[in-house]
Amino acid sequence: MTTVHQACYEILREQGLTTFFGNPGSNELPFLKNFPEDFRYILGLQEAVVLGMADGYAQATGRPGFVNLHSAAGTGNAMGALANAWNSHTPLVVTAGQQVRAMMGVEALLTNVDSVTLPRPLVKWSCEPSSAQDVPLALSRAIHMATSPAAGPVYVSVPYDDWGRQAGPGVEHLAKRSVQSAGALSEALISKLVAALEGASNPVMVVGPDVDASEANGHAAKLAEKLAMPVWMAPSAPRCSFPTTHPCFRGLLPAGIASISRILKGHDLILVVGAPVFRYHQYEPGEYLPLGARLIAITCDVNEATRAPMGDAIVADIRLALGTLGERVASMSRSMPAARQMPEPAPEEPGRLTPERVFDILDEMAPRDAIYVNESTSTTNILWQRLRMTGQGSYYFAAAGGLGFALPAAVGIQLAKPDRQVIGVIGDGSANYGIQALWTAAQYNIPAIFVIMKNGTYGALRWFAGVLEAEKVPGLDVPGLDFCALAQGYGVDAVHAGSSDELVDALRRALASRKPMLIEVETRAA
Ligand code: TZD
Ligand code: CA
Repeated sequence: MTTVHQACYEILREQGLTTFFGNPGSNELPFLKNFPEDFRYILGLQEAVVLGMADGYAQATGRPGFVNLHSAAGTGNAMGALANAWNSHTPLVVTAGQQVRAMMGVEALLTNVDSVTLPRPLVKWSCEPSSAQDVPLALSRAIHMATSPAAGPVYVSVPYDDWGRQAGPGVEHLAKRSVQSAGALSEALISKLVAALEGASNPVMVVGPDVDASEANGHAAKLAEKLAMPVWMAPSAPRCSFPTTHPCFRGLLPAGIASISRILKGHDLILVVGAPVFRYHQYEPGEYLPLGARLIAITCDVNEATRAPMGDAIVADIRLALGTLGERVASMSRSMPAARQMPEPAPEEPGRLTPERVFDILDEMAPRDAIYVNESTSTTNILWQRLRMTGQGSYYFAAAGGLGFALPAAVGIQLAKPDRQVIGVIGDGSANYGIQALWTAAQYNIPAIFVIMKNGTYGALRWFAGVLEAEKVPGLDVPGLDFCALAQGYGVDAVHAGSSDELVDALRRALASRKPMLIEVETRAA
């Protein structure tokens, strides 16, 4: 007889979901029992961290991540991280253990009451199979649902007595299924787009996270080169989708309506690819588009396409669309935009470093293909001005702005990419929302480097308080934190840097150690 347990592990094995990120409880033990040797279990000490690690891992591999949480409480702890995964189109299969079916009605301890509703609206699909025999089908559907465009998290709650039951007839078909989406542009659309791009006298491209997620950065660069058009990173960027050293690259767009229109003024065609239009943040009322500009967005997400307040949108496969357009447009004889100037090196200050200086040192010392995971909120613009990021998958940031992403995601990304150095640049505020991921890095020897920018305050909120003219706000400072002690407590080597020389020494040590390491850098508020 094939049990539900056997059938489900076979599905996970065949579909390549053999790395679990989890934190177990009694409801999950029957699922985890006799854990197969070809699977690995990455334990996170709190569910926000479990989901954040899986998010980073799934984004970096481009494959669905598998998460196992404990009932309602574990799911609740992971919800903030789920907001980021939802917004970054991360394919995640999130499972949770449910009470035994016989005791769900009386709401015995650890019953996940109304489990299907709990993770909404941050999942594409949510399910608690109505019988044990439906569990393998639900799991199979969850995997294909998570990976189909637009990718995203899904949720399956499984009563723990289901695992030992007999699977239904025909269950063996599920493991080898594939579901594919063919999202290529039609000939008619290609002709229209090519005509619009070639006919524009001053086009500009805005690239977003799904360009990087679909491994299309090279295609974007080719299209920009042929049309000799400037390229901006879409606001609130969760990934880097264009080489920042490329002559066409202009930088990161600000996240206000009026500012974007001001910057894009003069362009008659704005092509947005792989981004919402737009992920605004600070409220700056103004015109959505500069006068005379037409906007065309190509996105993989029908929600993004339909909620944009202006322009035309096309829902398509980003990589195919960019590749085709890059092939089909004629090369324009316009002169290329002038190359971006690298900023002046930052000056020194006694006792602490300017954020500029930290990024200059990182850029100088880190391997060229390093992966940066950023959650130093007040220094994000400085990072984009000073770090050279050129390859696919070089940058990650919380897509919903939910703090607690970077530290766990850095661990998950480093696990996915052992041949590239992952460097988390994390604020002294943000680091506290996912600090337990240090333990996982230590225990599984995942050699990410964590650079903690210690300015003693919620710097971004101080800036925002200025924007909103909110004076005398309490709770904006975070003094008295010792990240070296915290790191050592979780088993990670740590060192403090209060000068450029100390940071250079610390980084040299960290880069050579092949072990996780935390560097606490005393910084000046940006
Ligand atoms: N809680 C969560 C889960 N997400 C958030 N985004 C916030 C609170 C609010 N918040 C921000 O949006 S930025 C920020 C907070 C608290 C300050 C982060 O401080 P930091 O970085 O020390 O990490 P900076 O560079 O000092 O801003
Ligand atoms: Ca700070």
